[in-house]
Amino acid sequence: MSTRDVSHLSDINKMTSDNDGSFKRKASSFRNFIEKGGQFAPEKGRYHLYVSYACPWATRALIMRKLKGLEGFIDVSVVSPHMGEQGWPFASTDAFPGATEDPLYGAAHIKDLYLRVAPDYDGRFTVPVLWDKRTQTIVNNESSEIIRMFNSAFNDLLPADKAALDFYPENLRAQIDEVNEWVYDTVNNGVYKSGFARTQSAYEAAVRPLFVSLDRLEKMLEGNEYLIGGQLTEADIRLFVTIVRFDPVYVGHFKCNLRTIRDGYPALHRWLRKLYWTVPAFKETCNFEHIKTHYYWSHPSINPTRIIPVGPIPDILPL
Ligand SMILES: N[C@@H](CCC(=O)N[C@@H](CS)C(=O)NCC(=O)O)C(=O)O
Repeated sequence: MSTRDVSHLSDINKMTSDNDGSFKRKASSFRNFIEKGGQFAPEKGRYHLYVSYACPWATRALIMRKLKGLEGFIDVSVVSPHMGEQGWPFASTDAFPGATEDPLYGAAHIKDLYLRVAPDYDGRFTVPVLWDKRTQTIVNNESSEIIRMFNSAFNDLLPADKAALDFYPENLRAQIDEVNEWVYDTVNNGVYKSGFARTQSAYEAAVRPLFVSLDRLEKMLEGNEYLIGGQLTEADIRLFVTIVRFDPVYVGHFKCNLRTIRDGYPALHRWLRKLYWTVPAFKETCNFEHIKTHYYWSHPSINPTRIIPVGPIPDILPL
């Protein structure tokens, strides 16, 4: 086990911003793929997924895992939402309800897994982590790629009904890619750029485009059940994880408060509630206790008292 001091990487409150006060997200480091005939072949029980219920990126992977019926193929460990100086802790370190221990190595924190694989690692110790038990390494820590693998890599091993589900269908790929690009920049990452900004101008440069994009999404969903092609796609999954956190967290904690989803965006609000209340993969992977606790507790530079607001009540309105 490494004894290197990595607190500058594990403690989000030591994260530096750019000279202009803006937040720039680093690219993920582990980018291998599960594929037939490859180094990481699709196999039942071979891979393990480490997540936080609080994290929108990790929750994308949980949603796709459930939609594709991969629960019996890929086990999951859940960290405590208290992301502190050492980063994400397992239940053995912080027994928050719903958190679990690391069944593979009994790790105390997510960072221990990264340092086990790469003692000189100098990126952030993020979730999700897709782990290969066979070669004891990280396959991939980039959610957008993990969901692509879950969408298709295990199809030969799945029952026909699950194998047939395709959330990135060939005929819609160009449209999905196009929407993903601006939604990532201005919405998924836009809320973080707004919340982690260190200057008024960096904040406004993030929060205004965020709401321009929400307005655009609202138009796309007027009269439509889904964002693209009249069917549930990856684009909906990627957007959902941000929108479901919006009113409970981003409006207050990240100062994304030009409007709320529930009062300002009827079509987005309906789309959100429909997915949440009618598709079990969305509701069952959503834990508002972890979500609210994580953000309000883990960023004392933004919320020094660590007080977790009681509202909004309810976290999500009925359909
Ligand atoms: N691009 C990555 C981002 C993952 C990410 O930033 N996860 C956050 C939690 S929401 C994290 O683990 N942060 C820990 C840190 O930065 O120290 C992905 O989509 O998988």
